[in-house]
Amino acid sequence: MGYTISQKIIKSHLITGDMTPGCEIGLKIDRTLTQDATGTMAYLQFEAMGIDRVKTELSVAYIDHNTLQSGFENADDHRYIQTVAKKHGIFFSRPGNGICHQVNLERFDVPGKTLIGSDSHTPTAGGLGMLAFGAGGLDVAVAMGGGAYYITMPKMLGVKLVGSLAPNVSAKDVILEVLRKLTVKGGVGYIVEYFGDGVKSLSVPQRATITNMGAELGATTSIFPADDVTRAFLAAQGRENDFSPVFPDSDAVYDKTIQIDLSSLQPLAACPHSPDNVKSISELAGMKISQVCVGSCTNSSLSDMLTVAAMLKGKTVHPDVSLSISPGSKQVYEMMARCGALADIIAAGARVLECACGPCIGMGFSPKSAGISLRTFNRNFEGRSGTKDANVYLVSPETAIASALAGVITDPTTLEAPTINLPEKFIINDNLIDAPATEKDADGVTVERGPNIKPIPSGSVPAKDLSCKLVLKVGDNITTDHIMPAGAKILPYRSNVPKLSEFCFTVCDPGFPERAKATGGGIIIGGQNYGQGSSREHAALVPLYLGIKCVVAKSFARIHAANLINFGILPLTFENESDYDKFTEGDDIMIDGLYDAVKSADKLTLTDKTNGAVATLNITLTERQRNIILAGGLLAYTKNGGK
Ligand code: MIC
Ligand code: SF4
Repeated sequence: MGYTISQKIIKSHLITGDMTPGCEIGLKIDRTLTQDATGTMAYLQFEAMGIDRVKTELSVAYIDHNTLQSGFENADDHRYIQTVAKKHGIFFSRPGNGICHQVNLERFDVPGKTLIGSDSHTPTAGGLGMLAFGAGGLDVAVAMGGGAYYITMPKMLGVKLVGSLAPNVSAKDVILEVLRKLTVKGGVGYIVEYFGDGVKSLSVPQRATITNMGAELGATTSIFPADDVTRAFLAAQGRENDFSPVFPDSDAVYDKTIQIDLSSLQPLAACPHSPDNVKSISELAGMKISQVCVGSCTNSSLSDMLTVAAMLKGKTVHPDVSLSISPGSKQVYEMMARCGALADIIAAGARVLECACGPCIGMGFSPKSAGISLRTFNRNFEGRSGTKDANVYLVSPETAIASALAGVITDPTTLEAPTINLPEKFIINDNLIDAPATEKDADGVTVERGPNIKPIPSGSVPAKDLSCKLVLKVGDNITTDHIMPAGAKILPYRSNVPKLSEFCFTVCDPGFPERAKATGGGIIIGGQNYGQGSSREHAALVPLYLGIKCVVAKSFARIHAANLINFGILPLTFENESDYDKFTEGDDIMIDGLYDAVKSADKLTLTDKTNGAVATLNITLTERQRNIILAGGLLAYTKNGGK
């Protein structure tokens, strides 16, 4: 039986474990990336490990999320990351150089290699045939120190692409169609691999749009083959030497396959408040809008920007619409400027922002009250835009601009498609990527820490018996944006857990932080897919700080479950999902024999002392994960010599 692309890359990077789906495997990681909103934690943890220099073949630290700098906090974090990177052998992408995933695609991603990044959209690199995973900062710190990256061996989900896209139908519509078919839980436990004749009709940036939003499927990662299209992209980036072909074997077996006929796709939108709430644009056409945003790591490539410019050329943005454009990287921005596309965008009345995450993570450009905002981004969770009652629709750049001009949602296939000529060579100027100090000079580099950088809370060994409050009960599909919201007011405190704790879960329940403090923490009960979305480990660290010992849910999202374990919070699932209904927030809870159960049992009993209800819970941890929890978290485990 032949291998899929991912199975081949896993096989060549396997350090421990066997490749049977469901088993834990440890992978050698070739490259890492961090961004600034998760990076400070990753580097504080790397420093705590006491390793002088990164052991990866390449590690890059980006500044792209916290660039609003409305106080000293972010600038201090940037300086910390810049100096810590310089000292420990990490390349530093300065603010202004662009969004991590876009820059990594242009300059650093390599087919056939492995990458982890402290950001859930790291699988963007799969567009180039790289096996790339989003991970918690601590996992990235361990990988930088030469340690393996552990995942559960995924199953393979093949997406067969046939045909080619019609004019003004976009890569975004492909992934929205996959989300419509599979939902935000459909990718859980799978790597999504794209194959079939339709693949060759898609450019690398188009493929990257698709693998980027594989994160929204809950998939472990997504990947495309590396073919002649990949080679041409790398050659245009002056990196043809990085190319090697990556294909599945002809007899590769997928556990599940779906087919998408690109030729029959129509423009789509993900409606509020979930990326899988997909409808066709023709159904939504005519709806009045007040804002349009183009950019983010999913749709900010040069081809996206040239499409936008061509559609805007000679026209004016509708008077009731505010249009923002954030190019994905300095390379994209400079090339738009030099070819005149930027001038067409400015002349049409767009508000051009710096090349960074910007509105995607609520850093400015929040919509008006109850406003309808069309965004080319990848997440439309409630409140993420910064306006709680805004309605965000995720669309392609083509739909975004057709609508920005008309003032109402407009099907771009009713307009003439622009002709885009991509350059044979991109402008290559890595002057905003600083090389680290040599080993010899590293001693002389002083790491600068501003006052906003507070110590990281550490986990504790599980209690023999746990007796506490059920401090919070939430429903299905809770995102890490619910647990630890971001946005302009909160992101500046990513290095300051005590301050962040004031915002924990406030989207769902403004009283939660105070209540958790008053009760000394306790347990949280959640529904399906608890912790989907971002990789931010703050969604584990802050509950840890507030005294949360266990989270009991119907099911967990992969990265969040790993983050909970890394910080010594026990993730447990209901044996019978209907037991979820037996428990009420505020009840007194008891778990007898907790410590011993973590050591060796597969089940334990949750007792509600208030109403007498009981439920059996599953402990689905590997030996290694049990030892991490028993040590009080991954940092303590690693320091004690655990691998
Ligand atoms: C996001 O898109 O939610 C983020 C901000 O990029 C996060 C990381 C973070 O919270 O810092 C992600 O996707 O992992
Ligand atoms: Fe940045 Fe948005 Fe991409 Fe997250 S999803 S990395 S916030 S652009």
